[in-house]
Amino acid sequence: METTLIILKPDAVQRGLIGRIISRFEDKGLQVVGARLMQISPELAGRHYESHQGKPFYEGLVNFMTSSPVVVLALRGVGAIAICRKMMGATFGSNAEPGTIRGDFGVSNSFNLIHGSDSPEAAEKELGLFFKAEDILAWNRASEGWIYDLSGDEPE
Ligand code: IDP
Ligand code: MG
Repeated sequence: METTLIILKPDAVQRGLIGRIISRFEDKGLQVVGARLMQISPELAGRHYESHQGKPFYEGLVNFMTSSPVVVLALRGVGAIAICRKMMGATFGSNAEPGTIRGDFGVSNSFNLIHGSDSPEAAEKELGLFFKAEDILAWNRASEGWIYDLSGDEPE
């Protein structure tokens, strides 16, 4: 089981897409184990996007991410990190595939609706930036045994 950090960016919140985007993840079978509406500070945006510092789009990215509230989610599932990245689609809305979140809901290359951790290391770091440990809840989902085959050692 993996937990990944998803951010519904300011454009997704302003455009009233919170429910539709979260529904896609719920429909897929990912479990919401953390959720929070918040305003990102420039300092937090800087820590989150540390690896992009110095790139030409960095300043605009920080301005965008701090311009209006975001919804931050912790999503859990087998292979959750890769599954969420696939569901998000390519970085630029202009070439993200139809059927993906970025492909279906946007055209912009910078206002691209959603962030998702891209590796287990990134997920651990990013979950730590946006959630206190006690705000990620390992709750028992009644439907779990129909979402995964639980008859073996690992959910399948
Ligand atoms: P990702 O969000 O698909 O992981 P990254 O390359 O990690 O893409 O870039 C982080 C974010 O920075 C993107 O989601 C997008 O908002 C922004 N970004 C990346 N490249 C560009 C660019 O060339 N122009 C404008 N914004 C960009
Ligand atoms: Mg990235």
